[in-house]
Amino acid sequence: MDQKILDASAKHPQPGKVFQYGTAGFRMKADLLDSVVFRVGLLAALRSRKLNGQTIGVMITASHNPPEDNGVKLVDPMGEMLESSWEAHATVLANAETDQALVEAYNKLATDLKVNQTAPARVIFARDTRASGSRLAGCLIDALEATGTESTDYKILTTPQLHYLVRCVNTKGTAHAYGEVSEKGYYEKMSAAFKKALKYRTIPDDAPEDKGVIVDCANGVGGPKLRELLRYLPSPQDKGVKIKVVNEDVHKPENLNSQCGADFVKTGQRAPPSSKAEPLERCASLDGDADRVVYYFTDKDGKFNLLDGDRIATLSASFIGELARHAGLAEQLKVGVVQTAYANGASTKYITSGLNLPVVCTPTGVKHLHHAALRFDVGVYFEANGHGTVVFSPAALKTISTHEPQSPAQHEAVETLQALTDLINQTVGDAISDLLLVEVILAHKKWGPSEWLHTYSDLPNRLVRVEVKDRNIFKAVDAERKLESPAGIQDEIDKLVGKYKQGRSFARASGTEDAVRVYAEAETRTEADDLAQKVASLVK
Ligand code: NG1
Ligand code: ZN
Repeated sequence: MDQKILDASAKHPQPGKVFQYGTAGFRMKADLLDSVVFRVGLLAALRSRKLNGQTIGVMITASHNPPEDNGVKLVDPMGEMLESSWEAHATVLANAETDQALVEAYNKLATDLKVNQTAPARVIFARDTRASGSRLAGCLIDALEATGTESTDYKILTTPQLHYLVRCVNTKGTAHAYGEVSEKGYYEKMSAAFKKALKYRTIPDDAPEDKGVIVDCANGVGGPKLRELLRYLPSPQDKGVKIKVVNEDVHKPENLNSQCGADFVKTGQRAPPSSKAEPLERCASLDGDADRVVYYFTDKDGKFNLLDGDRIATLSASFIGELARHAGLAEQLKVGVVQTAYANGASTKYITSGLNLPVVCTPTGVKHLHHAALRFDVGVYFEANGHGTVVFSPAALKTISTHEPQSPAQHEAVETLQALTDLINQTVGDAISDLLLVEVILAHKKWGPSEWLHTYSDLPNRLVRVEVKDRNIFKAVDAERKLESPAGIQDEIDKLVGKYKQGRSFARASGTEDAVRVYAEAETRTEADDLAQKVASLVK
């Protein structure tokens, strides 16, 4: 195998750069990534062999980044993100300076990790719509061939679709089979669950016609995939929901994430300039690989209102909590919410005081949220930027699937809960699945976006990106809400925060960019801006 790896590696030389497997895998300008993707292929083979031939996923995407970027990340057998301890191994392989050094690093890892090199290795992979994707898939294939790995190329998929497929392959034929191992299987599972989840919603005779939801797909992979799903979903006449797809042009790669998409909307707090939505019309934006979604609308006075990840979390937690009560399962299905420090303080207060549910705060990065959510019977987790999902524990799934309802009302609630466990992608945040979840809940509650918005009022907030000489000196603790170093800086931040009504602020080094992020919120917009600027000056 050594010679095969050497020969294949010679086609993809290391460009003399230092790479790091971060929160979102490797991500940068696509023309620097050939050797990185090749080496990730080697690691995928090792990981699969280490896990006795369980299938590992490789996704080639740079999500909401500009079109000229790309990235690559690994998916573990249950559809979860790569186990953290292996991130460092990915970094080691990516940074080996020569082909020979790479083979040595590869063999050292195999020995240190006690990988049986004769075990089978299996990998499935996919990519988003970026122009560089097919070339990078070629680099990956070279690694899979050199290591004798069985593989399937699923071509273009959303990130969550690949996570779904990885879980399906590895659970096929078991009691926990997750679904059919195909893209079609994903649409069929999703549409059947959507139909079932909407079965008991009622539409009053005098209700005005619902205009449905306009979905901005960031000109990325979500466009064609959502369109495909629409072929499986019930029509609006048949108790379905009207879904209008916009920004779905994947043929001009330069349009990807440009002036549209979830990141544009969340960061700029405004609708895509191309939006033709009318006041009070529901709008949603996906990101470039369709794992994030945010909602928004303009009100009658033309004011823009964002319904971000915090809102999706509160909406889902309240609905699932109600269903559990109606099903007579309130005791067995304890719902909890996981957030990061970026969640608006008003949402946290609403969850604890309004919904009476527990909240846990974790560091940024969905793998942290996901793991914390697994500790609840039903764990709802979302980052404010719209990335998240709901996970049901094995015991909760069993309770929901075996509960004997004691009344017709209990029966309806249990059936709806069962549908949600299939509708919600259990592996990872999935924009398409989350979109359908929100649509189901709004339909049941008979809410428009403005009723949803009025559950609580967000505190005005500001996020500032600060360029610093060395972001590594900023060490955060307490789920990134406090700085332990540089010494003394936290006291200064606390002093500033104390001067503002409902003030809260923190600074932390970004895990994906060379910068420090400062977040601040306070009772008024002016105070939030002011606090953010002052904390930013402290950090500079
Ligand atoms: P960093 O750069 O570490 O703040 C950003 C987002 C995260 C997460 C990751 C991964 C903010 C404030 N941070 O992390 O939520 O999505 O990227 O993509 O939005
Ligand atoms: Zn994404």
